[in-house]
Amino acid sequence: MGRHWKHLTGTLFLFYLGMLFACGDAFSQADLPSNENATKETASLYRNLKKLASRGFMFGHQDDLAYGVEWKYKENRSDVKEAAGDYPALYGWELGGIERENPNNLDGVPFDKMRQFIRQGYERGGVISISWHATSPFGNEKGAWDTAHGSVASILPGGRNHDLYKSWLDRVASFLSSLKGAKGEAIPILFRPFHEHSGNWFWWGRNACSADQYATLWRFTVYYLQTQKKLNNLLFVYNTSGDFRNRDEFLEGYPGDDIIDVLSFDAYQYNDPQKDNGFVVNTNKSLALIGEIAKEKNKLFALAETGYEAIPYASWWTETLGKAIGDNKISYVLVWRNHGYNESMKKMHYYAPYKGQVSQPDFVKFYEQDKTLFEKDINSEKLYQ
Ligand code: BMA
Repeated sequence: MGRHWKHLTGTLFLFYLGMLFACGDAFSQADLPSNENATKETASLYRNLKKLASRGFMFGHQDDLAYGVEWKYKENRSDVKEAAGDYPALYGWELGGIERENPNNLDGVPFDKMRQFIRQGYERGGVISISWHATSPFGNEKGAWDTAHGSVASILPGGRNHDLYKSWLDRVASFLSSLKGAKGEAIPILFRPFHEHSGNWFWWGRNACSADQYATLWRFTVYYLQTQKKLNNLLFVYNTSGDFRNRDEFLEGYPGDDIIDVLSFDAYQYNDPQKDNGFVVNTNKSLALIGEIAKEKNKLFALAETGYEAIPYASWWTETLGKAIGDNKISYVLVWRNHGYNESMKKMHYYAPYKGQVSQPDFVKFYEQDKTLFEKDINSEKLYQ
């Protein structure tokens, strides 16, 4: 090879190297969470979740370690573990009541215990997601389920309940900052406040405030937690109910790419799936839609809450939920809590199977699928490194 050629290949090689670095840089930039001051573990979690989505989706369960259909506060118990032989990959917890300084959340879970459960899940390599059914600032017995107009406006800067709202955020921040791993590091949290806002049942819902007020509520909340309270362990989850029909409806009230990390919605099965496949069709379509938006915005996306109460259909996991998710590269799906028999509702209220439950064998099949990720699957992924 002549000198000239050597020179050229050398230049090409350098150019190639340069491109590699430039692209590498572009990729890593794109995989940073919205908060540029996110802790190391939080930034790692975000980056790793981005990768994980091509492998499969994490299975999550609300209040999993706290109680099950027939038990409460028993060390290491989990209905999911007893049904599938493995813990969930994702644990959902709920802060409703913390704003009022209640020692227990709205479903009776003591915050002190919740802190320990969160740590246990995290130490096992699991991911933690937290929702917040805050009581209406108008303060009545309806709790979060108050649709009186004006409650959001009243807590925004300049509103008459703004100071009250800041005191709530102080309590939320104090709990979130108390979540620490073994080395004293802040446990990363997927925080999902003001969920299902496109529905009309919560005080932050569609008819109780304008889209602008909703976005302002979000922006103030993120600013206060991040800038005032210096919480850098949060990834923020935007969440609507499942009833949006198009992109504009899904994004109505969206507070901005600069503060949101995950796009999601909640959708439950109500009708008998053997007679009505509406849940499969609609959930699949809606996931595809938010998946496109997430791709454009370079965010994660998820089915943040779902379930079929008391799971009366034995093949619900593989025949319904699995098909509803289909090929959508979601990060996770979470099923709601296993309360057991609900006195006030006079019925069973649970969403994950327990050992012996009619859908348990199908849940095991679902567990065994490559794309469903439980604790053993994600443990090797070292999501926080
Ligand atoms: C609902 C029900 C309620 C519960 C609320 C908040 O879907 O499970 O019993 O209080 O979620 O966790």
